[in-house]
Amino acid sequence: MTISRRSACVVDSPTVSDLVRCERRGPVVVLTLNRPDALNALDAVTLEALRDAAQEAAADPDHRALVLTGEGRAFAAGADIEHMRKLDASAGRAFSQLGHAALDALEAIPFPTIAAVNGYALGGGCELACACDWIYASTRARFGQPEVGLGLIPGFGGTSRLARRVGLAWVKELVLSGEPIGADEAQRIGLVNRVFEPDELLEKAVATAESIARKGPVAVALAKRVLQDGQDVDVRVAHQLEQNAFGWLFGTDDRVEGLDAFLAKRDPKFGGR
Ligand code: CO8
Repeated sequence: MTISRRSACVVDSPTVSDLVRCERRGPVVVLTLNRPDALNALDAVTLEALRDAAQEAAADPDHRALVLTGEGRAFAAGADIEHMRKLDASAGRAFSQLGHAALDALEAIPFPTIAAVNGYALGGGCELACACDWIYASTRARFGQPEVGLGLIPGFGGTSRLARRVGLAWVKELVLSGEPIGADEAQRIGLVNRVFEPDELLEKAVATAESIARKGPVAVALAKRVLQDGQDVDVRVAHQLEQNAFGWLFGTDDRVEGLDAFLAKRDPKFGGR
């Protein structure tokens, strides 16, 4: 076992870090927020560890998918309130920028990311889950943006990413009322893709990640890029992005292997080229 100061991953062996645990399961990397006594509240050091872990995961060419979860009874109960109590306006803005940097690093990972929300995902915790490609939740999960009850507003992307997930009316209700919702309601409004029993959640998320890892990695990465980039542009430009990416894939070995394997009725062996 390797011990690191913040976060690091070694193949098929769990690593322990102060705040973000990283475990490789073959091509799947599992990141676990590891401040259970504070319900995985996100202070500056934890956000830095998360940003570093996301960047390290993204840089490893053997990674094919990532699952993010929380240790204990929370995914993350938000930004650290004790930490925020000490901030003035300038430091508060810097803290928001750090949170955005960490979540942007997660969102920029070139392969699929799944948030496995095991418990509370409140405030910055809900925003963190929204920086993953999609969310699976345990029946015990609770989602919410309670910031207005603290005299604050969401500061880690809740006014943008969450709005894109659930639409303006629902994000307004969540942010302006500050009231949390359970897993079933979160699924009903499109925030959560699937709900599992607590003891099944992580394995279901990892199984999905492993299934993705067996697909053509270049195609998966490009599909993710086109889907994300397509959200920020006019629909005609989005169609062009898709056409360009589709055509580009015809020059890859993976495309030859995928089509040949289908025609030969065998499983494909993708080389990721
Ligand atoms: N920050 C710091 N510590 C926390 C947090 C938090 N967000 N949430 C829980 N904790 C700590 C508690 O203080 C407690 O510590 P201790 O044992 O030392 O007293 C421990 O975790 C356990 O919590 P509770 O005893 O409160 O557990 P309960 O089961 O009674 O309640 C709740 C669980 C309902 C989740 C409750 O802890 C709670 O309401 N937490 C706060 C939730 C919240 O308001 N989150 C939003 C925070 S604001 C935010 O996220 C803004 C994001 C953008 C920031 C932008 C920066 C500029």
